[in-house]
Amino acid sequence: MGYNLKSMLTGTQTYSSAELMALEDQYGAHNYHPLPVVLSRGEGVFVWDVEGNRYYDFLSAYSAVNQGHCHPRIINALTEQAQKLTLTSRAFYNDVLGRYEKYITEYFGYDRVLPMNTGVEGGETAVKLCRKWAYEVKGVPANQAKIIFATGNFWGRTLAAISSSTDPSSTRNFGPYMPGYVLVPYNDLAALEEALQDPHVAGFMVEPIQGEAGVVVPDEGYLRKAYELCKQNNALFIADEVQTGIARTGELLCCDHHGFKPDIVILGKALSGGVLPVSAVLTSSEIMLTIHPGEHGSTYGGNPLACAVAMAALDVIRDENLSANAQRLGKIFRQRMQEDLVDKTDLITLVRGMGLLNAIVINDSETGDLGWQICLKLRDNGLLAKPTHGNIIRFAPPLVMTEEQLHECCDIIVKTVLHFTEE
Ligand code: IF1
Repeated sequence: MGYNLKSMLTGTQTYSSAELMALEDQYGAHNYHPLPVVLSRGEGVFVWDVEGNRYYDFLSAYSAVNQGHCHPRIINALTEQAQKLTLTSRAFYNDVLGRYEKYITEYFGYDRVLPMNTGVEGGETAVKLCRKWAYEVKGVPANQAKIIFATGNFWGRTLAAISSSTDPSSTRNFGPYMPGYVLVPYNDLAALEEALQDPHVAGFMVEPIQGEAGVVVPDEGYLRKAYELCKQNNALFIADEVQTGIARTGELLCCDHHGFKPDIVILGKALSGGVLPVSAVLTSSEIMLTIHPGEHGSTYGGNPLACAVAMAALDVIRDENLSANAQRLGKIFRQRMQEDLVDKTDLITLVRGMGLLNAIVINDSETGDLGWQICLKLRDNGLLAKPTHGNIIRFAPPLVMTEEQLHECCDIIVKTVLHFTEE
């Protein structure tokens, strides 16, 4: 490639995409296989690569950028707070956390919040709260608490999270695994009801739509009935809304489509509009106060910068009516995909999703690379997306997209996919 890595690292020259990918290849862990595009700027629904090419972002950093890249109100909140106080740790109080806790609990309608940083820390917090509640409120014997998860789940990369995974790429050679987990098939009420008969079950943790599994939407009524079964069996319903929450599916929480309030809600990603890691667990006082001082936390959990950013990020969701926009544009997207692809070619077998969390299923094996090839071609045509598995492509643009932009993106997707049907 006619460059010298060492001279690059000391020089002031600008780097090409190829040079930057080479740096990651030589100096970084190989724990990802990114699409070969190197981004250097983001604004709203657009991102630009190092060479200045513009793309529609149809992944939104896996639903972390619901408000659009670098939203001015969120960036202003970040820069304003960053000039004052960024981190105190929880060893002391600060003048932002209490205001944030009042704001977010009223915003979602819960008694209390435990602030953390990443989505998986939110999941770990929820699991610890559920176990604590089981021992100290439900009366499950010590170390006997069980938590039910659904096959196909994804809630992060920690050992506690992968211990519930049924995906070999998440679990292989990372054992031994966390005990006290029970797995039931997703969208299977009979299996859940059966598992809930065990008096040691503390709760059921589930994604309202399984994102990583390929935007798997359960049957109408599944989530509400699952919640009712948990209540009938004195078990907690824990909604992992890290990916589905914060307006992504057309309601503030995906569970809002189904008319019930989960006992525990986990939020992450768009809680900060993609600006810095912020997660949160919301629940009742009865459940939250089972954790006592010194029993859980994190250095950065609830830091002033995160709290200021999260309040601005949630203001934007409300003030720009992003749930309604996601609902409306999502219907248009699925209709376009149905009419222009599913009904027109055998290559695409279905489109599914809610709001602006959607996916198309390609008539190819899970181990095939057609999804990857289509995403490479989408990139060349100015739109970025990535397969969740070989044959499923997730489409999740920022919720600030206009109808005109959505149609332009649908045109790009249709043109690109049909390119693969030409003889
Ligand atoms: C990566 C996947 C999606 C999540 C749900 C908790 C978490 C996630 C429902 C943990 C995180 C991210 C992780 C990210 C890619 C992305 C992802 F492909 F990994 F599986 F969205 F589907 N619950 N999902 O989706 O949140 O700790 O990451 O903040 O590259 O690992 P986190």
